Amino acid sequence: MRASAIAHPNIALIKYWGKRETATNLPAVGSLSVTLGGLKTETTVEFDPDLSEDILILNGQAQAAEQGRLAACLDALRELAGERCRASVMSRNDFPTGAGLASSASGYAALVRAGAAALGIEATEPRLLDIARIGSGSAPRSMFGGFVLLQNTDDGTWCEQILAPDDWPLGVVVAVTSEEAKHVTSRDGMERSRLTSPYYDAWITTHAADLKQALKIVRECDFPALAELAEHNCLKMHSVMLTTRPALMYWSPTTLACMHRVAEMRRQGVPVFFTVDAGPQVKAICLPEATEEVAAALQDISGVIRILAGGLGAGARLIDQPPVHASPIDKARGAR
Ligand code: 2P0
Repeated sequence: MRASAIAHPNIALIKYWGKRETATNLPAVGSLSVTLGGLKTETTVEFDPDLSEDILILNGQAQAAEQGRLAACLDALRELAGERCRASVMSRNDFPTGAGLASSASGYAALVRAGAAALGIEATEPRLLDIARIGSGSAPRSMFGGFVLLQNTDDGTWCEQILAPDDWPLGVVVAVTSEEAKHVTSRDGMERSRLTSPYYDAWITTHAADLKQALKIVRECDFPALAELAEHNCLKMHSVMLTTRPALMYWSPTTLACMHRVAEMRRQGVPVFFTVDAGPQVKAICLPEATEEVAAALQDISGVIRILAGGLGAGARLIDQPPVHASPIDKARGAR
C-alpha cells in the first residue's frame, strides 16, 4: 500500500480568487492554467496499519498545521477505497514552499495520485479531482499537463486539459524575489477579499468573459492576445487584493521592477508577458525562443534571488522509485 508520484505546480493565466463554498473548497470562479515542467514535487504515500494518525513530512519537517487538509484528503481516498489505515506522506519540493509558487497545488496533486495508486484506485476515477480540490483549490489543475481549464459546474467543478504541452510550447521564467513563506495564506486572503474588497463583486461578474475569451485565444495559439488578457486578469485580481482590508500586498519592490521590465521587453517586440500570484515571485511566460533573453533580463534586476526556467510540463504521474527520503515510517514516527 505504497506508491510515489511526481506533480508540477501550475500558474493560472486566468486566476482563481474567492470561494463559493468554503466547506468543500468550491471556487467562486473558473480558471485556466499552465503546468510548469521546470519545478516539481515528489511524494510517497504509504498506508500503514501501525500508524494511529496521518503524518506529513514536507522537505524533512513534520507539518502539524497541515493536518486538517491532509486528513480530509486522505479520508476521502480511504472512503473511496473502503480502507481504514492511516498514512504517512513524505514529500519534497525542489522550489520555495508556500511562497506563491503553487506548492500546495503540486503537493496535493502528487499526494492524490500516489495515495490513489497505493489504495488501488484507478487514475481515471473522476472523484480524484474533487479530492485534490479539498487539499488545494488549484490542485486539480496540476493533475493535468499543458493548458488546463478548471470550471464551475452546477454542483461542483470540472477540470480538463485544453492543449497538451507540445500543442503550444511556451517558456516559463520564474524570478524568485523572496524565499520566505507568505504572511497571509491564499485561503485566508480570499475570504478576507470576499468580505471586504469593494472590487470583489466586479471581479466575480467580469470573470466569465475573461475565461471564455482566454479559451478561444488558447485554442488559436494567439500569443499577443493571451499576453494582453492574462496581464489584465492578473492585475484585476491584485486590485481586489490591494483593496482588501487589511490590504493583501503580495508584491515587493523587486516584483514591480520585474513586471516593468517584462512590459518594456514586450514593447520592444519580445514575446513575453508577466503574471503574479499570491506572493512576490514574477512568472514571465514567453515563446520558447525568447526564454534565454527573458531569463537574462530578469536575472539582472536587483533583488532577484534566482531564476527558475522551464517549459510546460505533464500532469501528475506515478514514479517507480520513491524519492530519496529516509525510511518514511521511521521518520514519521520520530516526528510525532
Ligand atoms: C490561482 N491562486 O488561480 C490563484 C491565483 C493564488 C492566486 O489558486 O484555498 O492555494 O487551497 O483553494 O489553491 C492559490 O490558491 O488555495 C491560488 P485554496 P490555493 O492560481
